[in-house]
Amino acid sequence: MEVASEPTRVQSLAQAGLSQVPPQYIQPPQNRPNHPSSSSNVPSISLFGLDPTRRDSVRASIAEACRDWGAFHVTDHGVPATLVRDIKRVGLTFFNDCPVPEKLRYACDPSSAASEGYGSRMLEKDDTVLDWRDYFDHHTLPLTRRNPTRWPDFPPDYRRVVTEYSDRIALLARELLGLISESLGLKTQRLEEAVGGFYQNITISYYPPCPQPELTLGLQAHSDFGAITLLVQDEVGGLEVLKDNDWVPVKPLGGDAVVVLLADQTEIMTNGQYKSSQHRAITNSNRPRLSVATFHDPAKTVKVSPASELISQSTPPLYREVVYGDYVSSWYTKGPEGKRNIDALLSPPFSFPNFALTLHSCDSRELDTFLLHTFTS
Ligand SMILES: O=C(O)CCC(=O)C(=O)O
Repeated sequence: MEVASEPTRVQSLAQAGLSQVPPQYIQPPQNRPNHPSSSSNVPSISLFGLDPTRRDSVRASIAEACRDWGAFHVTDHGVPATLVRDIKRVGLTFFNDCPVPEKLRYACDPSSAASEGYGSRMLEKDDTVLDWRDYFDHHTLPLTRRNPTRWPDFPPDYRRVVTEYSDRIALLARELLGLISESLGLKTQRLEEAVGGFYQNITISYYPPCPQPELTLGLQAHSDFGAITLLVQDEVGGLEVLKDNDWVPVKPLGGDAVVVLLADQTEIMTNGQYKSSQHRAITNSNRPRLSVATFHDPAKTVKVSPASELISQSTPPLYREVVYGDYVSSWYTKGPEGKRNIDALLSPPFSFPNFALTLHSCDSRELDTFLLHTFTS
């Protein structure tokens, strides 16, 4: 178990020149990345600078990507490529050039989930296999949570770049939720209104070279628990998404490309029409890798449920309403284990005690009425 004041940093392990990874980083065989890589690619969608005359075709592409993948690249989306480059540059400079003791000035509180700062382990459980990753988590929105003095000041433009990136990427998240709403026939603001004011965190992940990448994961398989995650990665690559039970590498596109990952609350709000993306990061033995994931979440007090416009007699609600804060607590205490947390919210339509009795004797209209009553009461 780690001692709160002396957390192990993966970068320190890597710099120690180990030839084998310590046992607590070794994944069980079924989770290891020892499979041939799939050759398919996540869809890539240009937003054409949000040109209104292209909106219909962009919306159609987004509908297809959300339905088939839950993950896709967007380009020409309004966040300048220079800013995307800068956020990676400042992150890499901090991790590569700042000595570990200096980084530890920003250490997050290891006893509190999702605390801001420099850290290495994400979950509260002691028995989890550890990720081969260090990270810096920034609390960026709402503005009441944003305090750049808690972020590194090296390189000197670090705080300015993170601030600007936070604002610009939140605008993109809003645009995407608008397009996703429209793609389901909902009014543009529908999903954004259901989420409420964004709680946004920016996590810069640094994956040092690993002596045994075949035994480890940079980040274990999970779906994100919020609404929508926008991720940029460097040219090294290592992000993989699960598609039809195959892990598909997300090849870095460079430029302004941003990976969109639908998260669990979007799966709930869309009543499962769009699924959250299960993803993970693999390591390599040659080069450090960096990614910047920006999470857009509801406030902890927000109640999330399937949008009523998407519920009908033929499409009953698949998920129970959840208070977002409860969902997050469960994620941090139990661990993601793929999508176990969202699976726990699935409505159990066939487990009602009187259902079997009702089913054998009713006609289809009665059955519809029964389902409607059961799922909306
Ligand atoms: O590094 C990556 O590509 C994945 C990062 C990620 O999934 C996360 O921070 O939740």
